[in-house]
Amino acid sequence: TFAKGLKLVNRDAGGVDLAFRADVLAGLAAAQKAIPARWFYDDAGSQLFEDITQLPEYYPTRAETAILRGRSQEIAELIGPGRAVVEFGSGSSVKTPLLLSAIQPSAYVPLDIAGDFLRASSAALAAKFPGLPVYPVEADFMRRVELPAEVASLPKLGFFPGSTIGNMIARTATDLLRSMRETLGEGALLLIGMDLVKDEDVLLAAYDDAAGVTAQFNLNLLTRINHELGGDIPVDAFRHEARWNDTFARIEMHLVARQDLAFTVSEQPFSMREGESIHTENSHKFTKQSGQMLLAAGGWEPRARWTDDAKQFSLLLAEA
Ligand code: AVI
Repeated sequence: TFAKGLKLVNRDAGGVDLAFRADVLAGLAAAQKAIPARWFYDDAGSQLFEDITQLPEYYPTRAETAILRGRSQEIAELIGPGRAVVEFGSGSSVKTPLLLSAIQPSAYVPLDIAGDFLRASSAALAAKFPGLPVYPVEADFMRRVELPAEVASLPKLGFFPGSTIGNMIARTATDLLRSMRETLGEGALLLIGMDLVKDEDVLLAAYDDAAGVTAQFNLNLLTRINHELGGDIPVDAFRHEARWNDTFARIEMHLVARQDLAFTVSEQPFSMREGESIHTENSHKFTKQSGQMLLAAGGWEPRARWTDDAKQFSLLLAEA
């Protein structure tokens, strides 16, 4: 079964995503220009991210997949059958089927803000699991989401792989974990990926790959702003940069101006100096303790934790 999906994104009469415009205009007006990383994921950005997951330098996807593959039996025993799996994000073509075939769920509900990508990946998933009801919901999962009535009575398993939680600062991550709890309800479990602190060179290479795919992914944000918010940003006048921030244990991505420049977005004027940057992403890296503390702060009790053999990545199961 494949329901057509609910649409919960707020747009103006011209089809502009109001939250996107508000974030971009406020972010470009700040002293350190910054745009939240979640806006990377239009259809082109979602595809570029899929390409990143295949890169030799980008270990997180392979490491997390290895955990799901190698520990599927233990994971399934702790979760049990019959839950509605609510995935925060469209779902990966590899990890989601691994989880779904391990645990015998009763329904699958992917939540994503990128509607076309969501519908395409949901259709592919539904074809792979013919007996499984799939209910995609186009929504911003940073807020509490009303789940389809069809899954109201089922116990839920939240699935948030990929260490996307690491893309948020602690306060936002805590808020998200709390709203996930509200979305999923009483008795819910959460299976969540968290990338681990490791050698700086390995991290920098993962976020600045030799083929330049991560650079394209970062720069695509400017292209998206130009298309969707009526901008005239000279994309070629920016370069991609990945930095390790040791204070916050995170990789940062920036778009650095190659020269002094001026541009407009939604008729608002902005200017930048050569070397000035737009901070576009944080990717926090966790230790065993910092990951478990974050879960606890978000209202989730850690129940189990797995890592890959090289201890590059962790997968945690927590209970509401
Ligand atoms: C989705 N997220 C967990 C990725 C990460 O590793 O922080 C996004 C990404 N950014 C650059 N490469 C991948």
